[in-house]
Amino acid sequence: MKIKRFIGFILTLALVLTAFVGCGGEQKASADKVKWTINIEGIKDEAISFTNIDGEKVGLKEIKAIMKKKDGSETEQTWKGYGLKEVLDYLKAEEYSAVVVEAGDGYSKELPKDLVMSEETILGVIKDGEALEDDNKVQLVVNGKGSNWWIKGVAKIKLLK
Ligand SMILES: Nc1nc2c(c(=O)[nH]1)N[C@H]1C(S)=C(S)[C@@H](COP(=O)(O)O)O[C@H]1N2
Ligand SMILES: [Mo]
Repeated sequence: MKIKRFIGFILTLALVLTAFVGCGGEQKASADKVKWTINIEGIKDEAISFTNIDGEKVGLKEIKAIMKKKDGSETEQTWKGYGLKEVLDYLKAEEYSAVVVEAGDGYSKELPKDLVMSEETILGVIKDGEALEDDNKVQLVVNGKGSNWWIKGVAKIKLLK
């Protein structure tokens, strides 16, 4: 009887300890989970990965942005994201004349320096309070520009000399 109790006690202890260790591991994993990656070329010899975890260090900013549609109408959206210039500064980008922003589907646009420098050009992740999902987790938000500039699913940013 006593030995059975002892074995029971040891098993319970083992279970509780495993549960503790398991939970701790899971929490850490979810806090550090990579949800999206943007490859940045033209700063260092090798491409730099900029992820949502790096984004946390840059910090979200909120802007109201107007998108011009093809029919000439305009829509205002509230966006949260990472300032493009702030991201490039964070990565210590120095000399560049323009940047090419490219999506996962290959769609791309070359942004002249004034658009890159604008406080209202951001890598948007939350649109009108809703986090972006699936193939479009990061969208280029360029206040005042036509919808063709609003690149969905940003995957790569190339700095041009
Ligand atoms: N990745 C990606 N983003 C893109 C495009 C595209 O083909 N691929 N098309 C652009 C153009 S030309 C337009 S008009 C809008 C269309 O956005 P909508 O599908 O929400 O209407 O997305 C822009 N962003
Ligand atoms: Mo378009």
